[in-house]
Amino acid sequence: MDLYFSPMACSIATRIALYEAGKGDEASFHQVTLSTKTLADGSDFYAINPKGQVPTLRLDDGQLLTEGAAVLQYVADANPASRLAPANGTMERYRLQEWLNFIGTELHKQVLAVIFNPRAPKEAKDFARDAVAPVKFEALAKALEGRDYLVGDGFTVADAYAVFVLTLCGFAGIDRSRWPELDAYYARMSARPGVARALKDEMALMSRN
Ligand SMILES: N[C@@H](CCC(=O)N[C@@H](CS)C(=O)NCC(=O)O)C(=O)O
Repeated sequence: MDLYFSPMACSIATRIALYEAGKGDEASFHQVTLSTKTLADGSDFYAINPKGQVPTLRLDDGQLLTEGAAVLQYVADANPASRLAPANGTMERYRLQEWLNFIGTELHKQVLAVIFNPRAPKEAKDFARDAVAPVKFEALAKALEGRDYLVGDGFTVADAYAVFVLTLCGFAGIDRSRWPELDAYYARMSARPGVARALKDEMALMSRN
């Protein structure tokens, strides 16, 4: 499996899933510079994924899979022993998809993607940070009251995606500590060896950029 990623982008959730599944050393990681849509050798990333986005996964049979929610569930289902997703067809699986969608469309795209978009006007960034983020992160915090994980009683790929948005809060001017549940959840998640390794690996790549 080949993962096209950018350091500390949403593709880190897939790296976390691979590490949590014990597949970190089997997968190949290809760094994409999103500002130029190029790979490390200067080649055109659009030639691989016309969407120009990460995560992009090249499966062992050569097929390409894109969209974080699909990529994460693929990694989970390819490694069933790691229990990174509830079984297909169960209510818990729909809960997982509910969270992947909420994190992807609300927290990631409506908040973080706007704040980090260099071309977004300041008004849009302020609105995302000051008006949208509080409501959306409050919903996440409420859901975590009395729970250790977003879905069921174990770590899933929804938690991996949540780690991405909660990590990026710190760089987006969103004060996570106003939601103690989120702070405590983040501390628990980032203490997991797979999560800690992914964060460390990608932070190291960031500092080299
Ligand atoms: N719809 C995609 C969005 C992924 C996405 O926004 N990736 C960002 C990095 S966090 C990206 O590649 N941005 C570059 C771009 O959109 O051109 C998904 O859910 O995976």
